[in-house]
Amino acid sequence: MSSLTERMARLIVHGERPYNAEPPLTRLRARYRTPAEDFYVRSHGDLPEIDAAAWRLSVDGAHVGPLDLSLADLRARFPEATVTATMQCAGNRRADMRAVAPVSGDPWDGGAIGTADWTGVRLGDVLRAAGVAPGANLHSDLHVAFESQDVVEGRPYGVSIPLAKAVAGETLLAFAMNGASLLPEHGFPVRAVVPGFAGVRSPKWLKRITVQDHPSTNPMQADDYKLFPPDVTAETANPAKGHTIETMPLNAAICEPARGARLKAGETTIRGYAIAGDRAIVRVDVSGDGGRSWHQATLEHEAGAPFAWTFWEIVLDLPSGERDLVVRAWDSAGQTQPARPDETWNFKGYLSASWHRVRVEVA
Ligand SMILES: Nc1nc2c(c(=O)[nH]1)N[C@H]1C(S)=C(S)[C@@H](COP(=O)(O)O)O[C@H]1N2
Ligand SMILES: [Mo]
Repeated sequence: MSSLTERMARLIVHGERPYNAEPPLTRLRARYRTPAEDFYVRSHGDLPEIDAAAWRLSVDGAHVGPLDLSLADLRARFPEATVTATMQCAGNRRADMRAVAPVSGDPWDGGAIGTADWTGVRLGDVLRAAGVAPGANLHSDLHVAFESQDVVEGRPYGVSIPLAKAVAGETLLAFAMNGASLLPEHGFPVRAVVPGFAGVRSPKWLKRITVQDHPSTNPMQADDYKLFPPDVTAETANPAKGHTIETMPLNAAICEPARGARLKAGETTIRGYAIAGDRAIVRVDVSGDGGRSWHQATLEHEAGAPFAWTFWEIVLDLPSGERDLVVRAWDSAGQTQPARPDETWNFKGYLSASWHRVRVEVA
């Protein structure tokens, strides 16, 4: 395995402590499954160092017979499952929102996203082994809270998801990514993977799972990753009134050519990704003239991977001059993206999902 320093050198680093970094978009678009060392890293505290042999996961709470599992127990007691899924930060594409008005948080470009084969065990299987009855409580108000080994502002990282999502077949306790053990920065030895939900709900470096009748009271759940309207500010925000970000919205980005690229006039290949949380992408429109005319891109999506992104590609004939390339996607509910970032601007810069624009110079 390469060193963390070597892997850092491959990425665009927004911060070293906590460590936050994303890949350049052209490299992100190179492979449908993002290699682990090219996968964005979003961390809120220092990376914990965990000895896999000593690692334990505890499961407790309402309706639960407590479990205390080693990594070997987890592998031996539950069937292995692999899910191809995209992970995306709620702050992906925040840089575009920052162009409207200042927002807090790192200025992510479109690279706070990646897709992998996640291998582990189903969280639902573990919860059932702890006595959570199959099919029961799905519509009740139970929540599955997670606690991790990293520390954020003096407290362990903690979030929760509704029980119905926790027992859904796609939700995993993963120990491998693309067939290899998780890298330390991606949650070694075990992380949750909650496909379709914002990355914040997929805790890394897991320590404890609790079934309870209320969402996690950890500030990461109770205060952070909440969506507010444009008129709310950091001073006026009441976290209890914000929307808890779970399912991710429809989004799309141009990965190639890069912003500011100098191109020769004529046929140009434009490539990117699109994703719609838990829905399918049905169409991707691309414009070479700032959104006045649109052309339909060819879609590439892997069968049997409903939580994975769609790649798209199109060849446009670009005349010389300064050109604004634009993309917008459509999902299986017939919805499309907002045209401008000011329509959904919020002071935290979350869910930046308006038409992605890339200006290039064609000579
Ligand atoms: N324990 C822990 N889990 C965490 C985080 C964290 O800081 N600590 N960050 C979350 C956020 S906001 C995102 S977007 C994803 C990023 O996962 P990655 O770094 O493997 O890409 O992890 C989530 N899980
Ligand atoms: Mo995130």
